[in-house]
Amino acid sequence: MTHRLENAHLQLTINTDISRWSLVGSNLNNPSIENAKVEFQYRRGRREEVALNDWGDSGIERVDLNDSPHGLLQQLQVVSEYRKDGLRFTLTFALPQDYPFLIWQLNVSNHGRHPIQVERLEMLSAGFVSQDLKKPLSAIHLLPLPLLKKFSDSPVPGEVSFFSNGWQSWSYTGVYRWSDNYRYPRLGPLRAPVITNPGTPRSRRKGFFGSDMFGALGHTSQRTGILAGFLSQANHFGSIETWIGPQPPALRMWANGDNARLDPGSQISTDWACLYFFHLDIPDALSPYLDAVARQHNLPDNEGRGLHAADYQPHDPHSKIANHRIHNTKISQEHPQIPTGWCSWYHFFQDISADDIRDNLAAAVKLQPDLPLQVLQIDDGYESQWGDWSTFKDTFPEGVAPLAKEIDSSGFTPGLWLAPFIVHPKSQLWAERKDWLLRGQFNRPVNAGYFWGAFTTALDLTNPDALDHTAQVIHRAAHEWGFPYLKLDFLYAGALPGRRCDPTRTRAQVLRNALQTLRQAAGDQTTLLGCGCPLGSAIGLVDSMRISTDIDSHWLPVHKGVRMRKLGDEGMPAARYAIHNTLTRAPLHQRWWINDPDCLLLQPDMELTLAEVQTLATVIAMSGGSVMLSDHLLDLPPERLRIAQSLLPPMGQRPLVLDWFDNQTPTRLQLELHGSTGCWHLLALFNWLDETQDMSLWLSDFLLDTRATYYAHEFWGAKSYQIQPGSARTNPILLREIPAHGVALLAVRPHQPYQPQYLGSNLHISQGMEVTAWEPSSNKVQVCLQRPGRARGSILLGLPYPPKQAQIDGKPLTWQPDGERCYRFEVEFEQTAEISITTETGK
Ligand code: 9PG
Repeated sequence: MTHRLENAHLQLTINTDISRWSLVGSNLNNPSIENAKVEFQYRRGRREEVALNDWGDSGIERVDLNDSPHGLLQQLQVVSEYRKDGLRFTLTFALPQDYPFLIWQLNVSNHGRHPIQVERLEMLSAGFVSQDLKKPLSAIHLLPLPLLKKFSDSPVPGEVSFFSNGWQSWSYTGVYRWSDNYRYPRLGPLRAPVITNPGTPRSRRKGFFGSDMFGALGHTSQRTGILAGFLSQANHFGSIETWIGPQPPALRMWANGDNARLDPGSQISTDWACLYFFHLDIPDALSPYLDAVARQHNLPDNEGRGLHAADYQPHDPHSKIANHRIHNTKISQEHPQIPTGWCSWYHFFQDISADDIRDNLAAAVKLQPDLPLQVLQIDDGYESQWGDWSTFKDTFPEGVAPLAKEIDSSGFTPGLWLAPFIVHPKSQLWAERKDWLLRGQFNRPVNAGYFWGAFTTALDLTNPDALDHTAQVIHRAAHEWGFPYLKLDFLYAGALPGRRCDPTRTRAQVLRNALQTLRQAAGDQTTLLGCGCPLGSAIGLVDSMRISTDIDSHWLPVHKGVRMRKLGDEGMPAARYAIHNTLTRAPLHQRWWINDPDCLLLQPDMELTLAEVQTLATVIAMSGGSVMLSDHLLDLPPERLRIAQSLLPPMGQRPLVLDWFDNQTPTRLQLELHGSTGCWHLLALFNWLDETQDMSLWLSDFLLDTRATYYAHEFWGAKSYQIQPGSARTNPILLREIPAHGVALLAVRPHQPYQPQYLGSNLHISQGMEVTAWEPSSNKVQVCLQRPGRARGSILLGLPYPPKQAQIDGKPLTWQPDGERCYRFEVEFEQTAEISITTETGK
């Protein structure tokens, strides 16, 4: 028997005779999935079992649902039994009326007399070669069906790529081609527990790739894609596996059961799986999925709202975040504010003292008028050991509570780093609370990774006392010591595999529950930053999330002076890798949380070149995420401080990553901005080569109307370009000598030669948000500018006739011609400026 569900986008067919499901798009150009398999893998004692591959005499029911987070759902439910062990399966397929995806979920209840251990709930498997030739063939067709008939379905090697999402904040995320090596930590037990999910396979075989929570397959010449992912990670961690190569691809996705026990009378459900077809050239192609995940967590649909001129208020040095919106405005509210601040880690590392914090606080106070930061965050190094969060190193003789007071009374939001789930072998906690530790093989505490010369371990968060302890740690920091901003790190440790007090819980349930407990302990008014965290577990529970590995003063990983090219992995601290993930995970920003791209490093005497620093600044700014500094503030020379200044306030908005599927590290970012001067485009083009190159910027590679004339101004080099209509397609803008790892950052505006126009500046990286009023008339222009503190720089105006006279706050202002009908005005002002320019008049 076949049963159908259909909406405007998709048609699902369930075939109970062969126990398979198929999905085609209503548009003939879509990919399709043929005869996908579902399977339940478990153990009873030593016996390994596979069930649900035969739906036999299942019942099928049509049950529609009105009030899902995704609106009206048409649902088909397959109810099937596995008599041998008394298991009952309910497989629910749903097509929302308003969204282009299929979601489906599996529920298993144990009606037998024995507990079972759940290994894997496979939601989809198609395209893998079956040993059993009697089984119907399953397939993933990236080629649209009409083409399939014409050509063979076999892609040329290299035509199918896979976008893989890494396990936690630091794990590599990006596109793989067939010929690529799957990135895995090469230092085995030192790194693997940190960077990878043990449920997601890491095959060394060519063409096999894995992904956590979601992944996307795409045909690079047909431009078709398939997204597969889970809408939450509340019950199970989801894994995706694919094979790509010279034959049609294969795809598998499952919920990891973690061998959690399912007792008689109990049941479990998977998180919803989600799948849809898309066109690779649709900007923001992951949005149907990413937004659905946000809805599933009751987060508002966020349009990637960014900075508007009205937000651009000069900073009041006495207002802390507490009086500011970030603090009263949690991410679940309408306008989350983007954190800015200073973090102690990347200058001091663990070698830090209370006086170092005070010095930088004093520096931040001094700089505040010019560099209005919000948070002053104490990172790792104050506590006596990981695990001992209420005793302190000698360098913090009075602990951190007095510092919170000082930071607070200086007008900043006190921030503190904590790693509540990880335990150091030398900690008192390890010695005294052995029963709280998560146990693995031979009853030894599990390995949570090797850091600073020791193998660490983790707490068993199903032990009520251990969990309660972590809640106390957070409560104390937030409410007794006075830190309304907490960076919670090494959170993956809570989800390591091991034997727990409660063996019925999956790792995903344990971590989600523990994070909920921490959120409760912190209260709604505390800003939480997740770090080292499996992404799906923290959605809706943290305000911001690190989405990259640590920044570093080196481009590629260096450990104790030794370059780690061979031994390193992409989760190691390195500027290149931090930037990479900030780009590949940019679409999560303002959907699941505020992205934290890690700190902007600026000091001139590090290994990063100026071009690399400009790239880092561009990526952080255009990501729309938090803007944190971490250098010794007193040491920063003015020209480096100016870079930081130009990033404040943060733009906030989510950029489009245009080549997310076509380049391993994306090279093209686009932001659509609007303010007093109208609408403009901010485009970034990166040079990831290790050498200087001339680069061509084709407007047709960005989302711009190529029939218009444009004016473009490059931020870092202050160079201007004019683009004639049509030339955007035929002649690119030639950007000469972009240094190795450098960037061109262009504000692009439609050119209106007969009207006064604001064309750019070096005051703010947006090149326009600094303008609060713009009033052009026939022979006069009035401009109001607003910048924190003392601002010095230039603005570039297009004027139909040359200026006759110009004033800034009533005083004379000088200008220089800069290209045809363009003039550069050097400005210097405190906080705000009113500029008025009279021009010659035309006859
Ligand atoms: C404090 C630091 C900082 C930093 C965090 C985290 O893979 N690793 O070896 C690895 C080590 C440290 C690390 C991340 C990865 O840093 O991201 O910002 O807070 O802890 O110890």
